[in-house]
Amino acid sequence: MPDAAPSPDAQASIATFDALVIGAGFAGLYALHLLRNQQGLKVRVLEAADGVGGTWYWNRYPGARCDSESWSYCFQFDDALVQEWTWSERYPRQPEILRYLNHVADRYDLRRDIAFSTRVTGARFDEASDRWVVTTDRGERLAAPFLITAVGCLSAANIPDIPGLADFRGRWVHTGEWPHEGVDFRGKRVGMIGTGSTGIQAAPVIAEEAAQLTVFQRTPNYSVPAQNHPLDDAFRARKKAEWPVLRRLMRSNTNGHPYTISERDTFSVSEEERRAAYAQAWDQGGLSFRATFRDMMVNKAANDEASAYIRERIRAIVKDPRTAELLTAFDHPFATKRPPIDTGYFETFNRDNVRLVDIRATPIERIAADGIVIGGETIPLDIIVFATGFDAMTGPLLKLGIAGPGGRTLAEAWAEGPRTYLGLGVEGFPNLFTVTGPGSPSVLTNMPVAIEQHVEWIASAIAWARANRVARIEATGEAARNWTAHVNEVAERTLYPTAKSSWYLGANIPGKPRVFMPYLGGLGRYREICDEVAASGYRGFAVTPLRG
Ligand code: N01
Repeated sequence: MPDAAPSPDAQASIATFDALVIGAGFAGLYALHLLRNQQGLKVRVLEAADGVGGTWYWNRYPGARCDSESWSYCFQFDDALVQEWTWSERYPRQPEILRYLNHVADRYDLRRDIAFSTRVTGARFDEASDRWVVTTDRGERLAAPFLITAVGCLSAANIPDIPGLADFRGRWVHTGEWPHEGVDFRGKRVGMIGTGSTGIQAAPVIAEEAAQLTVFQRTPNYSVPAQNHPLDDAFRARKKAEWPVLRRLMRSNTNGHPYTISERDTFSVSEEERRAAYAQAWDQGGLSFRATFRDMMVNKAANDEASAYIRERIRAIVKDPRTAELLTAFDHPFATKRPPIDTGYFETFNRDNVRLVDIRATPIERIAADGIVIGGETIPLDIIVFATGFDAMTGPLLKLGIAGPGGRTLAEAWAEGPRTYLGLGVEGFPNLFTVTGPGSPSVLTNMPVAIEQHVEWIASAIAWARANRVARIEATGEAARNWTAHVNEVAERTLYPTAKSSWYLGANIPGKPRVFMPYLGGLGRYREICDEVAASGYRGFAVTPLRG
């Protein structure tokens, strides 16, 4: 697309590009690679951090590792990259993934087009020039016809508004904004709020170092052992040899993970067989426990069987019956909230220096100078760890200050919840593409696989728009309404929406509209739908030709 002349309100200092990308995690790095290295476009990536990595840059809390298997949690677009990288463990720790992403940045010479330590403060669509004008906290203005958000689904930290936090004389940290120098827990009394995937990873590691760990649990969480272990050369060589088959599987199945969901229903087998299947999945470890029977997420009775099995296994680990009871008083079907996998989480509660506090029965009253006050008692603390999650999916997008034609903000457009077409485009926001936006499979998948699919689709759409002299490409209201209705319908056929406190529904953030955000139709099917849309000349998108 030819570089349009700046509109009258534009200042001389505006820097112009073919595309702007926000974020330098998996998504932003790949977008830069495709658009610049393959299409030859002039691209700038804007990144708030001083390095690449996204989630893996920020989440440096103790015990942080990936819940997808290392050799599958990677870019798949280049066989050479797959073959040359060596993963050390079944589930990689955060530093290893960050090293990998730095390697990718160097291998494809990406850094020179990334502006680090640069936070986007606003993005406004300039109607006169059909370009996005992005402002940053460095006072810069950058313009490009296409704006791609690659900000991740889980990057806006949720720090609950608990009265008295400002009075706390100790130190507090959120797991998603962990200090680079680490936190010294030695000899400290630590309180950790939150028992999601993060808290469940962090607690065992903190407990080993701290004098005391108090875990404040609001909702008991299921967890299955990760059964993590180092990988040996023979295993790695096998996976690399099998890569073409594994890659096809991950690109075409429901969740982008390298396993298939069983074709058996829970009650099609005897109780003995069922228990044997659960036991095998437990011993094997990892997220694939969900795949033991195909009806687990649609049939409550089937899910109850799996839940009962997990409860039984946890109770066999935790020695104190009262603590075991609190840890297993589940209020939602298994996996309807993102199920964690753990390394010694439940065993941690057998330690003398660990205490579980039920803040559902007795909520936190306030934070005092010297600890957390609950039921009139102050639990003395030196450090508070907020493992309280994120304003998921919409939070990172709404923070960008995006305003479309007429100045209508994304926050206004989504006042009643996000509405997108395919999780990729938003009505009223031309030339804006959202990688793994609400309405896409994203967080229900092995993320790099979903990210690659989105970035490839977006890069093709941009190439098509440029080739066809398109000034604006924008999701139509009808397409966005229909897609959002479809996302809801599919969710309603499952047990997922029954987890009322899930971040999938936005329920963890006070006042956030309750809308089931990720698309449950499966990544393989979703890929087909996206490909059909592209093949049809972008059905569901309104297209405005370039002037002149
Ligand atoms: O956050 P969460 P997370 N008072 O929202 C509690 C991904 N991830 O950071 O359930 C008291 O799951 C909240 O309680 P409740 C993964 O997709 C991936 O753990 O709302 N408690 C819950 O216990 C995951 O799902 C990996 O009642 C409050 C916890 O805090 C997502 O990130 C590793 C509270 C938050 O759990 C988010 O996980 C880790 C309050 N006001 C995470 N507010 C890997 O695969 C919240 N809580 C690498």
